[in-house]
Amino acid sequence: MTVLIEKRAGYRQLTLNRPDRLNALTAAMGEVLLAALNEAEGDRECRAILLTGAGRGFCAGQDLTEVMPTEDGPPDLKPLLDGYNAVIRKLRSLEMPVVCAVNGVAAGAGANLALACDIVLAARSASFIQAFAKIGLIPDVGGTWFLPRLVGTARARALALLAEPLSAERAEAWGLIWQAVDDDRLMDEAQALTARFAQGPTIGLALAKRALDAAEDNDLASQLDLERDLQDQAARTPDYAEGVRAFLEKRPPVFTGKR
Ligand code: LHQ
Repeated sequence: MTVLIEKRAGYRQLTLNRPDRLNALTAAMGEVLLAALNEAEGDRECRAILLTGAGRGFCAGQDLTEVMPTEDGPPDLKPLLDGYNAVIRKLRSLEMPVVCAVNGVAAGAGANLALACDIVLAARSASFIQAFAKIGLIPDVGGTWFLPRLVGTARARALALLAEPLSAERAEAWGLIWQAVDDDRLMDEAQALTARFAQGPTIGLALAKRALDAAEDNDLASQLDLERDLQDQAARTPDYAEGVRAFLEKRPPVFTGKR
């Protein structure tokens, strides 16, 4: 299995699983990952996702042995990228939080796969490399969209054009990721965070995710309208009623994530 799928209490852990290739992506693996996300989306018991990698790397990007130019000419990358792009769109549209535990190097498309997740934790020894320029390519799988929004244009340009590794700690300092975590604590922390989301007000969290994504392109007036409409939706969920009741009764809320 190129992607291990583990059902946990309220969430699914998806583990990229080609450790001898640092979990480099193949077209088939992209399809398996998309299917796993679709399946999680269809499971009412699943309220969060944790994405990580097996072995010492998170993901070394595209498996370069699959896209070798031949004597007949260059490979057709478009179908391959359409497949990966579907994964990125799904990660952003999933109506639940997606946590990414970057357990080791995240290079090329692997780095940008991580950046498409909602909360990125990384092992202190991990690094992020926009490796594309080293082989004459451009950042893909959302990289040119995520990078400037997360770290600003100057840093995005340097990351893309220099293709140098960025340490997890620097990635945190720059706001590229949420947190760098001691290596031996990474999976415990990531699982605890995902389990916390799995007990969260799922619809409210999904609406917050949608509002923040829309803000990337909206002007203030449109965003205020959107916030009003999504807040109205959030306030109609049982979790809102429970949240307010629990506050007034001075007890922790018990959210169901139901509509
Ligand atoms: C690999 C890979 C790999 C195959 C390590 N492929 N085997 C592009 C084209 C088409 C459409 C879709 O989009 C893309 C986007 C992209 O992702 S382009 C960028 C592709 N990725 C890279 O250029 C990164 C290539 N890898 C590296 O630079 C290094 O492996 C890093 C810096 C990630 C890790 O270095 P090390 O820790 O020194 O590990 P290593 O290089 O020894 O790798 C371990 C093994 O994994 C090794 O195989 P071996 O048989 O010698 O043990 C590598 O050949 C293999 N591997 N990345 N992308």
